[in-house]
Amino acid sequence: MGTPAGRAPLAEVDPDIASLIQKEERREADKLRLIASENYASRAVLEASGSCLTNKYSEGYAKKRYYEGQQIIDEVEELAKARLRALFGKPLSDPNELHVNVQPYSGSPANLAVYLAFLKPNETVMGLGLPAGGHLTHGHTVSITGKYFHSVPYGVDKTTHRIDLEEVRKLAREHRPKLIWCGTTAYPRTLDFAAFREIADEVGAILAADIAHISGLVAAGVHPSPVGIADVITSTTHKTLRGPRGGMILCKPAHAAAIDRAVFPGLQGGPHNHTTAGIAVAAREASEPTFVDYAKRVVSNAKALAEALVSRGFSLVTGGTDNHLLLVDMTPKNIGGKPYAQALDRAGIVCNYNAIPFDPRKPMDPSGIRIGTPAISSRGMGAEEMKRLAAWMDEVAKSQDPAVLDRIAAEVKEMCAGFPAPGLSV
Ligand code: DSN
Repeated sequence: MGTPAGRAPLAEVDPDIASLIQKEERREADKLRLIASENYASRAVLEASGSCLTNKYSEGYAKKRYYEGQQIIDEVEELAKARLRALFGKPLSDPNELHVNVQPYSGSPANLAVYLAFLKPNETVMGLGLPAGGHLTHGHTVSITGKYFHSVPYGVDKTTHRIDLEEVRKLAREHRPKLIWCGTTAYPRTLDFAAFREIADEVGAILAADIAHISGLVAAGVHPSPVGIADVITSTTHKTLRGPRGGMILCKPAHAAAIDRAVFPGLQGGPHNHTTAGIAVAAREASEPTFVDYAKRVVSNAKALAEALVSRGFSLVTGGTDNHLLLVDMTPKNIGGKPYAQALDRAGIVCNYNAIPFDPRKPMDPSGIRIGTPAISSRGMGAEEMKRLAAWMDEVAKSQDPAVLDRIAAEVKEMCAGFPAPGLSV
């Protein structure tokens, strides 16, 4: 008798996809993954998010669903919410005062839910401009958020390249936005949520903090928390937080109904329950002391790498970092961000090319690269490895000779072998 239908393993059913997954595992094991928004989900998170929970439809919220059979799903979703409340609610005297929604499919839908909850079409939103390190969904012209709403972007200071709070205040007074975003995707410094609160209060705006990049750092207490300050907080769950690909919204109880309605039925159908389970596991892992060690290492590695790069003549936007990422201006090294990122990739060092503030070059061929330390910190790498990384990056900036790049890739692979990556089986 053969294997019953649907019970054969992937390698038997679809060797093509099985082999591609294996190759991706090998790539993730052998390379230094420096994309600031990426990480390694643990085996436990991968198991939960690859589980039978993907089979269940559950439109609605616990005890108020549109389908039967929710005995288990309600428990999974409530557990995920309770764990996130405990993790992020610490700044509040009563963490139960934090409302949590774990249904957004990712960060962009979470942000769209904020618009739907608080704004009518064409009302005004302010966010950090994309070229200054903001996110598409904070009102950029090519995003629905810049097309359906009136967007007034703010920027960074011309000299310091830090968020220009005076400009934020001036623009807010002039344009009276309904919503102000405080959040970034390519900004290496601490966000001053309290300063944004003051400005939002002055003009009667809702303050939304998008902590997608830093939520793991916030959970571990190594970046200040917007909880108790911002009206609403959005995040992905897979960056520094190290969960599955997903999204979440935290908000004050006064906004709970509006946010929940905006997510479902406003924007989405059934929640991805397998992802919710993965988020619950990640929240449990993030409450462990080892997660705090990891988050501290993310920041200390970023600082060590910054120091090592500066000593080798690299130019860092804002001169350094407070968080998990560095933005490197490649102009002094006489190479564009894109060819440099491509050469690094061949050398086993994976990052993304990125615009720098006031970039004279085009977005598809910008001056900079963005590098982040979450994934390599999850592997347990430290200060010594950051020095080796800076030396390799310097060598690649000087020579893009394929023989040099291939030699470095072999050295990178050898170093990586000493730091097994979470979640991988190779
Ligand atoms: N794609 C994410 C990043 O790399 O920062 C933002 O959505």
